[in-house]
Amino acid sequence: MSKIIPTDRFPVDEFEKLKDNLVIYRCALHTLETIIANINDYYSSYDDDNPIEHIKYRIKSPESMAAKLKSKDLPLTAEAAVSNIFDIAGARIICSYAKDIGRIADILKSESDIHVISEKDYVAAPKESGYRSYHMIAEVNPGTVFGGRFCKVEIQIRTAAMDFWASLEHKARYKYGREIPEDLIKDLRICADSINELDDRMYLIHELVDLINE
Ligand code: 0O2
Repeated sequence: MSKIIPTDRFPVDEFEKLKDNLVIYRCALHTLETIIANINDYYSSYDDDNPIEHIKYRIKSPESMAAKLKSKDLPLTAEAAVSNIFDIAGARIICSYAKDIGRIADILKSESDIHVISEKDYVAAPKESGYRSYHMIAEVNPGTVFGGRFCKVEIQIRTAAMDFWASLEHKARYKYGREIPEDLIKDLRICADSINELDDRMYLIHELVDLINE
């Protein structure tokens, strides 16, 4: 099957407006990067068990924004994008074990500069596809230059194994669009369950090793 080329595009004037609107999201991500870097530094200095493995930051591509607006039957305008897409700015925190996910979420919620608006726990309730991850939408301060306006960011927290699965499934979805073959969907679901089992077993080994060390 040939690769699906995204066909959804913003009209040129709306694309220019959107580019202007992205500044605040980039600045919000700088704020978030600093907060998370400080958390990472603190826990790697004072805690033997820093739950954070690594972090990725991204601004959603205009093609992906256009596709999301289209899937929600919304117009391809900058205004519709900023009002309806809450993951324009995103951070993904990768940890080793599933139990770290809740711990990281609690640490972020206790930060006075992060205001959590909503949460989705796809670890407790995985998606039909097999997708597991914890998501939070939060508001952060992009800087006083923006006149006290806060900006929404999405923070995803997942294990390295969940991340591996999600990247592969995302790639498959991009390649096949809505037409992912049923066999592949089933295979991916089986892999998601195996990965979950693997995460649990690795955690038990980690606990055992800790006990032996004590
Ligand atoms: P991309 O390319 O990562 O940006 P909502 O607006 O709340 O109705 P939304 O925003 O789709 O719906 O919320 P949700 O379900 O929390 O998904 C947000 C993001 O989570 C997605 O963004 C993906 O990054 C990831 N995600 C959610 N479900 C799946 C899944 O089944 N498989 C994979 N691989 N990732 C998933 P985008 O815009 O889809 O993509």
